[in-house]
Amino acid sequence: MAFADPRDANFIASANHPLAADLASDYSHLGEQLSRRGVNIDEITNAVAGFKVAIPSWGVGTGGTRFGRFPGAGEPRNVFEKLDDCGVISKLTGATPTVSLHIPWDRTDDYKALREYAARHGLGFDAMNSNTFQDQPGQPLSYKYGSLTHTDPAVRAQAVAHNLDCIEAGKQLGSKALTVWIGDGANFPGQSHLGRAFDRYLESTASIYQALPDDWRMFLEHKMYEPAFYATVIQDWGSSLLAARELGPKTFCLVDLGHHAPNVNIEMIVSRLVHAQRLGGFHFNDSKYGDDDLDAGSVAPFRLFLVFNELVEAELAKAPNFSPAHMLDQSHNVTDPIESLMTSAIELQRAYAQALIIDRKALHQYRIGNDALMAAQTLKRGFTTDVSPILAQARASKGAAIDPVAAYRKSGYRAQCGEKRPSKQSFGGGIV
Ligand code: RM4
Ligand code: MN
Ligand code: MN
Repeated sequence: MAFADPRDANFIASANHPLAADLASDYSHLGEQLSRRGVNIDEITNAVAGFKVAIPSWGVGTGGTRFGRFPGAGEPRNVFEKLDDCGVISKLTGATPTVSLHIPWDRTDDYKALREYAARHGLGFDAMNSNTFQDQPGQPLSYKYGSLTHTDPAVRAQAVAHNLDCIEAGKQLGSKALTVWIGDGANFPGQSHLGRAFDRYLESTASIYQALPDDWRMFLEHKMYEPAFYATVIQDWGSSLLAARELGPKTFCLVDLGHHAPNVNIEMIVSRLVHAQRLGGFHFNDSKYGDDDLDAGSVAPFRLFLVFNELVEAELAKAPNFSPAHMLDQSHNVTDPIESLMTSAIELQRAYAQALIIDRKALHQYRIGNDALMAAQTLKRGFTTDVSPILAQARASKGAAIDPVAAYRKSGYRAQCGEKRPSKQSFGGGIV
């Protein structure tokens, strides 16, 4: 099999060539349909082409659960190889120009070199993620009983210092945000004083906030459970918002779609956080039962659409302090992570396009007139429209692939990685 570099513009153009005529015809047909609804297809395509989502560095490795991990061929072995894979995703989709790092998983001695390496792939850096939910080799104090909320001030100080290190690394990389998610909590009723643990959280995060550069934002990520299975300190958006308000204007709430109880109305949370002017961003994924970290849009695409509906509402209303950071946060246990991440980025664009084509004037009138059925139909009409030609056209207009997965497979990139990156055997469990 002949190998090709999927990042190469000539390769992408040659993969696009046989698909271009069909796309032109599908796009013009959809354009006619939409114009009958008063929608200009090119405006939607331009908006989709401007949509961006960050790739988490940890997403390009095969994931796993605490029951095991089944490594794939040619997995990246260090942060530079992760950037190589992110470069492929970015070039083929045209939607993922930034990477989000997790420290210390992605620690390196030379962040300047890392930044230059990323720039060569056309990549920048999104939010920095601090990791105080596991111990690292050589770390003096353990996080077994918590980090930023630990009962021992020395452990809290260590966790704060780690977050300050992340900010320092991020400054060198050109990042502008720190995402703080902690696993702190309790496995038994009585194990922890629920109120005091929150107080300790506020005290620790205030020290981090003080070190935050003026043009940075701090994202507080809530999660209902896991690894603490009885109570988690920042378990919901209420705790997150309380903390964000107390800490100061640079603090925002981050919504990871997988971090809620099943059936929770996430779009409602989004709307409330927009109202509070504290919606910082998203970790996109999908779930069926809990923090399953399934591929975005794979289980509940309608829910994803409803979230984007709120985002489009906020965008059109020019909601103050509204500039959410988008990131994927998923675990790919049975697929090639590059294929899953490309597909997921496209699913976000799909939900965005579907939300953009909703007839909002009609929707408003049906709402005002209490015509529940027609309001629901008007909304759903966006969801049931196949916007695929818009997405493909947006990619083609940026020199990305009309069919990213097909182009990727054609390039033989994974097999090339399999040769270049001999696998490390690992039979242990892993969270990601
Ligand atoms: C957590 C949370 C964080 C992510 C870790 C790996 O559940 O989603 O955002 O950094 O997993
Ligand atoms: Mn997350
Ligand atoms: Mn998670």
